[in-house]
Amino acid sequence: MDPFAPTPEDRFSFGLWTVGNPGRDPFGEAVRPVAKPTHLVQKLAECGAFGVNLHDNDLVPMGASASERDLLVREFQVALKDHGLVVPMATTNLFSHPAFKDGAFTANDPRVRAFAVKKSMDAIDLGVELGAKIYVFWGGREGTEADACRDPRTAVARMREALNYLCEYVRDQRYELCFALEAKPNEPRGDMYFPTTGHMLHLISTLDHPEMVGVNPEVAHENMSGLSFVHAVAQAMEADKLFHIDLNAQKIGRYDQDLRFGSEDLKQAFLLVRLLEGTSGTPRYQGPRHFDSHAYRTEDEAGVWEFARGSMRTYKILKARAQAFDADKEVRGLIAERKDALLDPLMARYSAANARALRGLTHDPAALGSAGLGYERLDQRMIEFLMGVHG
Ligand code: GCO
Ligand code: MN
Ligand code: MN
Repeated sequence: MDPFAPTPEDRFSFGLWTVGNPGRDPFGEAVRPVAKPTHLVQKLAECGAFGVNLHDNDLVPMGASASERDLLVREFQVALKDHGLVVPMATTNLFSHPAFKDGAFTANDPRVRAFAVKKSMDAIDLGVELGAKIYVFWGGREGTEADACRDPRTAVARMREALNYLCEYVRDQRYELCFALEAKPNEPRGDMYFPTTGHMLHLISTLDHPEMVGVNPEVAHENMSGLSFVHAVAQAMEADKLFHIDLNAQKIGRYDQDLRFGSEDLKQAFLLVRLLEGTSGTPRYQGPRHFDSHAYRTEDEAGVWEFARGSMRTYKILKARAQAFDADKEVRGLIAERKDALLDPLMARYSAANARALRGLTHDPAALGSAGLGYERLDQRMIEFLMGVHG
């Protein structure tokens, strides 16, 4: 049996917009035909994915009548059932239509904001009907080029207002649904509001129902900001806010590439999988492993399924490598936490007595400064595990 073959327990998911991406870019037309959602469901199941995610308009085109909508939803539900796939996450397209050219929830025109909230309520209903438990908000047009058009504080307040509104909607409907906010620093706007996962985490703490809302960090987006994706994800996990994740790959300093997971920066991909899987003994991420990426524009349909299988395979290989790394005796020795019976209790919590005792100790900064920490050895060993030399 292939140890890297995906299983439902791996919880791998793809978006209709990812494996259905026809390869259009700002400089060129589509290179692949637009596939039917039911066909994508069948092919994803064949590849071993467990879930498929969607924007409202990936399934139901804007302007469809109620009966057209119901027919499309029914067909899709039949395909899900026939092929054993679930819909873990759903989202709203609040960026493609020209109406959203100035943003959706943060747009200056109240009619646009009202339309965006109504579209989101409809899309939430659709997601819930399909079984989604997670609802992603990616504000693709929430940003500016002509920054004088509004005070950025107004944008923050409008975003908060819209999220509070939609949280109340979900509560009112008694839906079992949580929200996950996705940050991106730029593209398609010159500058987007809430450019990083850290910005989103703070916004969440100001909402009326922060317990319903978490984050959906994306590899490419944090890399575009030049930041450590692993640190962003770890901070979200530490705050119990990692509700969803967008896996892909990205070269730093480029446009949003949405490349196949693991195809760039393998070291970061390794550390990410290690973190998500908790191979060093930390709590494991329980949500879906979603690939928000697409095949190269050079590919035909066969290349798309190569891309999908490759994404999952790389994840599982990295997981096996991380398990071997963390089981290694030498590695465990190098990263073992130092315990100190005197200092640990003194430092655990401030009290006047603890502070006095701390001040009374003799410190030796010169010795602390001169001792090597062995991190060269540790990192090299990690790279060798990553390259398959050990374990
Ligand atoms: C991007 C974004 C999108 C969103 C998706 C879900 O790459 O520009 O990540 O793919 O994740 O629209 O809202
Ligand atoms: Mn994304
Ligand atoms: Mn992206």
